Amino acid sequence: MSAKSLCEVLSITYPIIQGGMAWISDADLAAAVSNAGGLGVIAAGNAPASVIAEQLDKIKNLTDRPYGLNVMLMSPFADDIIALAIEKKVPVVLTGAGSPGKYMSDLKAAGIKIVPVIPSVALARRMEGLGADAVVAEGMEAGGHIGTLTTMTLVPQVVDGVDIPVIAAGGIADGRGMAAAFALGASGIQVGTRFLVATECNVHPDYKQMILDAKDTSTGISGNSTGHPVRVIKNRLYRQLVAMEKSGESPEAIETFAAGALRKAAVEGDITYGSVMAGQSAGLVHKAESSAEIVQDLLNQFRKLVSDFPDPLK
Ligand code: TUI
Repeated sequence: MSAKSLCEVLSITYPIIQGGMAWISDADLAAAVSNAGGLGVIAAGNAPASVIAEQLDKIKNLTDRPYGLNVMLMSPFADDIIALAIEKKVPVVLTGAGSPGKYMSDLKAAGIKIVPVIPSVALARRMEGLGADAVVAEGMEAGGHIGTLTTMTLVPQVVDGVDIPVIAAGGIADGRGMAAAFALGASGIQVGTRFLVATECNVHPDYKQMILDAKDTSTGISGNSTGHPVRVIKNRLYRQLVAMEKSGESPEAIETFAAGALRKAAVEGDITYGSVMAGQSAGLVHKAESSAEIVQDLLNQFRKLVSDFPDPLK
């Protein structure tokens, strides 16, 4: 456990981080979450630095509060995006889909807070050793690119393994999940899927509707055979990918088939042949609200729950 609170470390009001979602979380969503007292996050995904530079310029006009930039490390532009984060003095850099080891000293020297998203204790400890300010421990309930452990088992093991604040992610969409995360020893939560339907989220309306229509079993994992498992809402693309994997198609053929599919769903609204990445908590997301309403609802439900907590042993 860490002595300094996550809110102190990141200079935010509430320990609620908006998950970085490639092709989706832009300056509008991130500013709305930061203005609500959480940490809004712009996702760089596979975009080139020029596109992200525009978003970073935009957010400075939308909020005075700290915000984050999520750097997807499998991106061919990751080096440029890190250089941009340093140039633009982004307050917090979060990383996903790889180890940010080679960037850590430059980011630290620039005074940027570094919060790697990690799927294992070993990686959390490595990140702590390299100077990470906090880690996001992301379980396989999350949407998009995932590891193998569940949030329930990953979070307490990471909490036991490091002395920096741990942010729980994967499967958290309401105050109950928030309370569970704190019970597991987390210092904060990261929420992605619920913010997909936020009024300030610019993802295609058909993508939002698919989240609102989702039930508990609506998501599945494709890409296990390529080494890049991804959780999505099951649709025709998902079934085609799973069939390709079953028939022993090469990882290259599968990755080529899936390339560009997230953009297709998120930007063009092709929810049949696009990749509708979402977490298992999609089944908990029932209504479109503003980011401020989502943050307040998480806090209200959390506070009520912990103050009236029944003794299950009575
Ligand atoms: O990064 C994510 N989730 C993502 S990234 C993304 S964009 C994308 N688009 C197309 C195909 C694939 C991805 C969509 N969702 N979450 C954080 C996360 N990081 N989950 C798992 C990891 C991770 C995995 C391996 C972090 C580090 C790691 O390190 C391996 C190593 O290098 O030791």
